[in-house]
Amino acid sequence: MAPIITAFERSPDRGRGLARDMRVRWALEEVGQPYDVRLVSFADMKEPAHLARNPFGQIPTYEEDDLTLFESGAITLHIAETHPGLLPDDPNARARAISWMFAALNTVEPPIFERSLATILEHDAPWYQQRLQGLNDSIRKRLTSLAGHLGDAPWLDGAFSAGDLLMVTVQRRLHGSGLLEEYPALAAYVARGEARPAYQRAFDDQLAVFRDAQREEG
Ligand code: GTB
Repeated sequence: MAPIITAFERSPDRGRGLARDMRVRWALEEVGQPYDVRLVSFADMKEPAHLARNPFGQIPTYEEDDLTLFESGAITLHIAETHPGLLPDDPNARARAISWMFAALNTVEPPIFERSLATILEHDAPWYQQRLQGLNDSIRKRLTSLAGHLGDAPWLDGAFSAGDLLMVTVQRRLHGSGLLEEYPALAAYVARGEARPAYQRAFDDQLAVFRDAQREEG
């Protein structure tokens, strides 16, 4: 049976591929694993059937035979561990690639995600500009370190890995902020990830979901 993932029935990002199913779709495309998608509404996500998949009532989830997983990082790691192509064979290189996966999710993504939330939820607050500057500085701190590590290399540690997949994904949320452009090597790194055929297929598939929903709405 092909694995089934869950994704937004109507993504609030209007097809920009910013929701966290995008990284799972991309990982599945990279390893050539066909999959099915169960689309869920915000209401569905809080129903018992979905809470059994993810106690926090969120997407994405992953079901395969008798295994159900949640957390996009854990799902990506599972895909990378059960298919060739996203983690090196050498044990030390593999452990380093997994470090980059955690770095993407635990060190780089938090201030970026926080900034996205602030731009939506705190936009009208009197202290918004100050808050935004603080968040931008936190992000710059991470991007400076990341750019310093990357240097002129195409990927973080040798060949493209699940570490790069997650690191590119989390930085995509900076599109339109102007921050990525301050780091040309990182802007090129993200563009390199987005140019991968597997990324393009994943992006097009999530965009098709948004377009179908729009058509239904008339
Ligand atoms: N740590 C979890 C993981 O990595 O899987 C976090 C999962 C998560 O945040 N899921 C979000 C969700 O289900 C969707 S991705 N939210 C619904 C809820 O909590 O009720 C976050 C997201 C949402 C919207 C946009 N957007 O519109 O641009 C982008 C990203």
